[in-house]
Amino acid sequence: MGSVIITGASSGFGRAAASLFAEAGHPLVLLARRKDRLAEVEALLQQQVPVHIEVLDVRDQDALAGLVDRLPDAYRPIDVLLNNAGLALGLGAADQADLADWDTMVDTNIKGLMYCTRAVLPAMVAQKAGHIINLGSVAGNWPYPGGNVYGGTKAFVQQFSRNLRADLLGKGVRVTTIDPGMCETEFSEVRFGGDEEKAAAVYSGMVPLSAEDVAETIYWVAKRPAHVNVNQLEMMPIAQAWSPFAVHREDPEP
Ligand code: NDP
Ligand code: 8X3
Repeated sequence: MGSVIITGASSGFGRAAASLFAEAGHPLVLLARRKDRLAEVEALLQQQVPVHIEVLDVRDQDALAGLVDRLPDAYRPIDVLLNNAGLALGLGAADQADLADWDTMVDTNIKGLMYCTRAVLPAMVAQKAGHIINLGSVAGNWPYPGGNVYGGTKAFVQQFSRNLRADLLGKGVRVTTIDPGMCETEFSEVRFGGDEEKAAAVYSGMVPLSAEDVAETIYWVAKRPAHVNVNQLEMMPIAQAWSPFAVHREDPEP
């Protein structure tokens, strides 16, 4: 069975997906910045399958460039690259947002995903098989106040995925974008700079998606027969839907 490379495997969807692919017997290559967290996942899953961890930042183009060459033979062929590492920072209006936060989201969600894809894709094309599964978001499909650059980065993920499909036609490599809505992971804690109370309030009084809900969807998409390409899959908790158009009204002149 081929390996599964997962970025952002130290938490949330990445960690939950690692468990499912391990249960199915796939060797795992797990990437994230937090060494202690990755080591914890490694200790848990290496009882089931070979696990190779890489403590790295997806913004580090040089570290990623050599990724496939560094992999021992047990991790070939590569069945799946799950481009999951990503984050939102802040929920402020565009005129007040922190430019450094915008840069970090662009560098991680767009450039990091590009670097990981470029590092792994030649091996998949050479194998004439493989699957790139990208984490988009409902924020890439629908606008909301404060979504500004985060939503923009996820719209990039969607269009990049479609363009990859165009480039990979006839080469045996599948590409999918998964676009979840509200899911309780460390996502909101990161978005609100570690403010646990603010993060918990996002999910109060409703049932959000769980990391396992999303991981099961990722797994299902990966396990379709090789001739089936799920292009895009959007999912939300039933308690989440859209608002009507917002209309700004002003008092008529007196
Ligand atoms: P978490 O915060 O729980 O997990 C994010 C993961 O990304 C962590 O493992 C983190 O690891 C990793 N990561 C972040 N930045 C980097 C970096 N520069 N280099 C390497 N790894 C990095 O969030 P989720 O599991 O919820 O999010 C996963 C993906 O899903 C993200 O792309 C997010 O935008 C997207 N998403 C989330 C939704 C939600 O509501 N939760 C909904 C829709 C999409 P570490 O900090 O150790 O580096
Ligand atoms: C995360 C979901 O709605 O907070 O991508 O943007 S949302």
